[in-house]
Amino acid sequence: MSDTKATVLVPGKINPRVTERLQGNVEIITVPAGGELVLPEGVAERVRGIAVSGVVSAAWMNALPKLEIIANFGVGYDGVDAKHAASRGVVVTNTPDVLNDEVADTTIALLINTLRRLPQAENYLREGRWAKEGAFGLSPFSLKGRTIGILGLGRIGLEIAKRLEPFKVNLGYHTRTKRDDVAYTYYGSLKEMAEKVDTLISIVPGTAATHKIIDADIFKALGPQGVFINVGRGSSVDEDALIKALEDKVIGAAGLDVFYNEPQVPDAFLSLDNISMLPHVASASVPTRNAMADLVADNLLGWFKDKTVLTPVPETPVKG
Ligand code: A2R
Repeated sequence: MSDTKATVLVPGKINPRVTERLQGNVEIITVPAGGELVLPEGVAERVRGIAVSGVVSAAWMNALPKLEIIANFGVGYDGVDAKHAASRGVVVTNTPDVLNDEVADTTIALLINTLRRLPQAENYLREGRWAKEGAFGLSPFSLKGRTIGILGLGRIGLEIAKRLEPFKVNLGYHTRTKRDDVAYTYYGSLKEMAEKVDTLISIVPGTAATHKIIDADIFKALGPQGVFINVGRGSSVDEDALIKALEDKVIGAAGLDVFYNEPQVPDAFLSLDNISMLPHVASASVPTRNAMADLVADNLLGWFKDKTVLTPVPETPVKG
């Protein structure tokens, strides 16, 4: 590392371990997230890196002439305009793999909560209704014997599939490219998969190609015994169609960790009983978030030391 410390911008909130790790090694400048980038005189010309959990627009990149690297906290980097970064020669990194197990574990929990209504059952107990009103109602659905289709069989999707194997369910998946290394049933289209399965788990990234691909048509194909679980991105779902499908019992139930306009959650979801919801916590344990924070810091520090990064995104490959 040269004597002059690199300047790193931190928009909004980020896991404190990121800044703890960077402290002393770089100059950290914090700014509010979103909107127009406003910096004190002379700072924009110094910024070489950004550590972000959220959005970095093309306009921000254009306002930072010396920007070299954007280290995104999270495997999904849909908040960062990676194509624009590539066009400016700016490297983007994310935090893959270190969260696979946590997200996959949470997915299984959300799936069972949704099918067996365990959060509602606990609330029933806590409200003192068990003693007063008798046993909690039977769950209409069970995991037993289900046929599950996973939309996205990448790093996390594969861990979800592996965890589902001992539950004795039937497993299939849809991706654009068939995998040669798994024996699960491959479906050539999402629609075909939705027709064949009774449980759909989405773990695809938020991209233009996945925007609202889970729509009224897909819910109709899933059917009244159908259960939809989303642990990928809210942008993949037409939420109005999902609300209607749940209200009209076009599908049986849904379990969501992610939403279209987080942290805003449509009121209609809150008043539905056949839905289980989490506030985007799939990777949110201290050990996993620490590992993600370390990866953000290591990518930045590696870059400033000798132009190496551990986990560049595909749009901005870095030659080793
Ligand atoms: O389509 P493929 O062969 O590129 O497979 C990828 C699949 N995928 C899609 N499948 C169907 N239609 C699409 N338009 C589409 N776009 C992508 O999603 C691959 O199987 C999977 C993504 O896997 P990875 O890149 O390994 O991502 P990872 O680490 O599993 O994370 C997935 C997402 C993140 O981007 C965050 O949004 C969330 O989970 O945490």
